[in-house]
Amino acid sequence: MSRPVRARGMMSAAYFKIVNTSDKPDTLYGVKADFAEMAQLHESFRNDGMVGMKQVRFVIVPAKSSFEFKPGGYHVMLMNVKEDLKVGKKVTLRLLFKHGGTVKVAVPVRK
Ligand SMILES: [Cu+2]
Repeated sequence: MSRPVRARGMMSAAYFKIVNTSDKPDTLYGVKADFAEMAQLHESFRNDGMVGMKQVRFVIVPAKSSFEFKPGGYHVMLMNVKEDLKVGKKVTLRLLFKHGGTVKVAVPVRK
């Protein structure tokens, strides 16, 4: 899912689950979104009661396993969104994998 955005230029976050059915691990090293100026892989953290987030360069999905992007954890940060993301709409992200190549995911916009 992706967070709704009421106006252009705002930020949003996207969450989804990656399933690796292969018997080899794969590395997600980037993400692209046509509807945002920049998309980054982010990790949320909690440190001494402080919450924040930081960019991560890659995420490893183990063989025959899955990796979930979820609120409070890993997410795709979408910067300077170019269009209104209304609840109920679907947006497409392209995930760049070292072995799997480019994989498209459609995520619904949800609150
Ligand atoms: Cu973030």
